[in-house]
Amino acid sequence: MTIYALSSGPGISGVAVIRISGANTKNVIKAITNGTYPKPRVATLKKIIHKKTKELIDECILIWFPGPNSYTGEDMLEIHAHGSRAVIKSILESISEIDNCRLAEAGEFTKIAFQNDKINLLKAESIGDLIASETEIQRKQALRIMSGKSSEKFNYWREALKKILSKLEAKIDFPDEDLPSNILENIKISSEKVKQEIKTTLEDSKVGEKIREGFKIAIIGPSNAGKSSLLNYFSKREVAIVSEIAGTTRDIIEVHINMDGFPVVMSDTAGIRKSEDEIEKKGIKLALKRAEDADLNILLFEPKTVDFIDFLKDLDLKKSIFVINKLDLGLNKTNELEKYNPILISIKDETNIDKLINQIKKNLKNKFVSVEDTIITRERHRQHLMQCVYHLDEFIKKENENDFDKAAEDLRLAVRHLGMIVGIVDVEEILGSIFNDFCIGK
Ligand SMILES: Nc1nc2c(ncn2[C@@H]2O[C@H](COP(=O)(O)OP(=O)(O)OP(=O)(O)O)[C@@H](O)[C@H]2O)c(=O)[nH]1
Ligand SMILES: [Mg+2]
Repeated sequence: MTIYALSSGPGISGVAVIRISGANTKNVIKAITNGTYPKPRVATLKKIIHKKTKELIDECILIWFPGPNSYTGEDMLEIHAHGSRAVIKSILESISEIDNCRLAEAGEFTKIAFQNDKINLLKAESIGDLIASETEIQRKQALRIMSGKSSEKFNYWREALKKILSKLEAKIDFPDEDLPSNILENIKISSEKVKQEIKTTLEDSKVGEKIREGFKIAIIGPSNAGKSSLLNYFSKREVAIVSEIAGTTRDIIEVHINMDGFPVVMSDTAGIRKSEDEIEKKGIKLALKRAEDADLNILLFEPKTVDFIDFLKDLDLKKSIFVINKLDLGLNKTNELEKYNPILISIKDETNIDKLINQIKKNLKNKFVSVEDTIITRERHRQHLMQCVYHLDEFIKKENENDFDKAAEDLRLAVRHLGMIVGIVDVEEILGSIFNDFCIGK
């Protein structure tokens, strides 16, 4: 089957790129041009004609990548057309009428590249991350993984364990053979070493995932403190309704913010107070859950907030910044909150917001210190590494020579989990979940 799709973004643009990949790509070239093939990998100006009506659609640049030297490994063509809706529609319609051609599914070009061994699974994922990146730190991380930094590490551990496995298998296959006496001792030492390295890697405070998904900040506080006003301030638009009526926000409102290059997902939540209203109660429950899941909480109060002790006991204060808003209204000198050393701000007058931003940035920088060393960027990698450690533990536990067969199986499973991260071994079942997140045309 030959697939095609608009690979540049939808809508009007100066240039739009349509990609075609598959055995029928040559027929596509024949059907929509004058029939001569452009020189491989040389941008060539050509008239594109409608397959059926033979009418001129547009003058385009064509780049022809005969397989296997293409992104997917198959024959591929790129058509750089003028980015008008009518031109794109007409070209896609023309291609759809050619035998065995169909629209590509999301991520299908990259999936084929992976299936044809052009890239490994980590590279495929990082291409998706690069396309989705919104901040510098995300772009750099995606490029680092694309360049193979983490694949090298996973493969290195995998090779080390395979070596151990081969020694163990030799011992199982030839039990009477005299292998060096210290061989079992060495096996233990080297498997322990790999296990320790993986465990250290797992203790990364999930920086890679945080960079990919965004650092989660929740604005939590009593009703009417100005939580929604703060979210609107940070997002520079009216995303949440602000009103003097207490209990305005019920649902969680989430905004993606680029804070000095750091990706942040900021949530506004329902004001926490005693309420009889069922919907508001649900909102408050969601707010507390969000506070629990967040990397950082901004606890926002106003000068007249008095009843807050109850509410603090549900929160992790170690990951919280205390803030008192509405400084313009004056601060009650005996405010109990003072002992938490709050930052005093006024969103209305924009007073001291820079102090709050600095405090948030300090927190972000602390969390992202080890950016260059992270190799885990998804929960998927983490789960396989944890499974690998589990099986290595099981392996190391087995001291008895009679357990050799079982020990070898533990080791095989540990190797298998490392392989699954990079996409060695049967990975059909995980392919879908990865490539479905891609956009069509990639
Ligand atoms: N004087 C003064 N009023 C403010 C300030 N910030 C917000 N307000 C006002 O306080 C009221 C409540 O603001 P919201 O942002 O809706 O408060 P909230 O915490 O989201 O409230 P709920 O969603 O009901 O929990 C509105 O009338 C705002 O205009 C400020 O710095 N000074
Ligand atoms: Mg609100």
